[in-house]
Amino acid sequence: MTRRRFLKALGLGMAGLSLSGYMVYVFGGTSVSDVWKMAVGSKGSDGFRALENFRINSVEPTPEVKIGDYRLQVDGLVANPVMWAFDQMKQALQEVEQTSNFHCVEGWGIKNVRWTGVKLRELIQRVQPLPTATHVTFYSLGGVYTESLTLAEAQEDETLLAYQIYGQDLPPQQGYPLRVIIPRMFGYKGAKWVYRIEFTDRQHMGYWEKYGYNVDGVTVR
Ligand SMILES: Nc1nc2c(c(=O)[nH]1)N[C@H]1C(S)=C(S)[C@@H](COP(=O)(O)O)O[C@H]1N2
Ligand SMILES: [Mo]
Repeated sequence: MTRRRFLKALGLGMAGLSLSGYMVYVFGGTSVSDVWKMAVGSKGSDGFRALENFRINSVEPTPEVKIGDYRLQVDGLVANPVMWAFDQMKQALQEVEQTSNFHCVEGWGIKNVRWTGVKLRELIQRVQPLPTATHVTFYSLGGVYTESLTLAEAQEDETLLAYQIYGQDLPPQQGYPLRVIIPRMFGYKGAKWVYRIEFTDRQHMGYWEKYGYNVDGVTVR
């Protein structure tokens, strides 16, 4: 199923549900977990499928990354821009672990994914955004995928730059060496293969948002 068709099907599903009392979701905005339950509600009491593996979702070929050549560039409206080698990034920021659920808007998800990485919030403290900075944009090595967050979203406790999954380096197709994780939002908000984080004074529309996904990463229309 293509994404468009899926979203259409999801829309029809919600219209159907509205007949049985779910009107509020159809018209009042739909949360991630609501959509999730509607999409796979028949699969389990909590709405999650017992999937063992991620479905790899990439609009671009997997970039080949030599870790020695990798740089993380943080720039734009900041007082202290940085350009870090991978190890410098790890030395500069405190390593954290997080276990969280992952969900794609297409209707699949994985429970209790264990990520290791650093908090984006700590990086933000390091680079010191200028008063004019309101958003951050993430750029992917593949060259086509971008995503963005408000500064507030970027500073939430659970927003990570992750480099390990289940204690192992990210597999190449899952964003090696660095990806963004925002557990409360749909997967599309988290760019894989991130190499640049730019601070801006407006929100840039991400890859899927140009096709109609909501920029808040939580509601669907
Ligand atoms: N660079 C890049 N990042 C991306 C994507 C992509 O196509 N390219 N897909 C997004 C979507 S829609 C999802 S659901 C997740 C999928 O992550 P996975 O491939 O590890 O399952 O990555 C997100 N980040
Ligand atoms: Mo997705």
